[in-house]
Amino acid sequence: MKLFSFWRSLATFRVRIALNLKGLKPDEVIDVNLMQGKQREEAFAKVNPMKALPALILDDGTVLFESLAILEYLDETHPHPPLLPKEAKARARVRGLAQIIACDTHPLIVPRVREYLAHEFKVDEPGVLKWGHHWHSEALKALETNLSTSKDTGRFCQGDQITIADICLAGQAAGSSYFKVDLAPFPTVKRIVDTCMAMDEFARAHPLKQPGAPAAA
Ligand SMILES: N[C@@H](CCC(=O)N[C@@H](CS)C(=O)NCC(=O)O)C(=O)O
Repeated sequence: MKLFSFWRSLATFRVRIALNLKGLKPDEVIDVNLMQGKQREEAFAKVNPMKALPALILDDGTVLFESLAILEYLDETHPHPPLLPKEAKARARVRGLAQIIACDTHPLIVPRVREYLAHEFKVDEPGVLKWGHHWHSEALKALETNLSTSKDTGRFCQGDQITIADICLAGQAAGSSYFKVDLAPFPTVKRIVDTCMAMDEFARAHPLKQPGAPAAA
């Protein structure tokens, strides 16, 4: 397996956590520097025409893209420990929580969107930061409300089993510091994230633990 990665990529953080939880290690990790725009160069655009990380190349050459699709592939091919609950309603809730982050929020704050705001609409740096802060906070409000009021919330988002929702939540929290969002008003989110980040599989996948990362972001 080859993982196309960049230290700061939150979507790749999700895949790194899942690989760690499944006890898998890519044979090669290929750095695609998002800050230098390497994702738009031909070499990577051929791998993932969406020009976005992560991408995972399997041993038979199959290219997997989109972090949630990769998480479910890893779960289907390496079922232990499971990353989705068995019961249909619980699976729907877990996928819903994950999608609030991965589908409704994260796509609004990725480099290509921030750069488009800056270059096409001349939004200045504080304006772009405000944009990111806004969408990031909106998601956290929705997540906190759901997690703090649902009887299904336990040690983790869904009971006491780690799921793709926790993986996405860890990424959301890691992105919070970038957009200067304080997690204190979201105590249930913070509790679950702290529980996750105390685990080695999450901790060593963290963006700041990757090669090339600064001491603090
Ligand atoms: N929905 C995609 C998101 C992919 C994505 O946008 N990844 C970011 C890094 S976290 C990226 O590579 N962005 C490149 C860009 O925006 O130019 C997934 O979950 O994999």
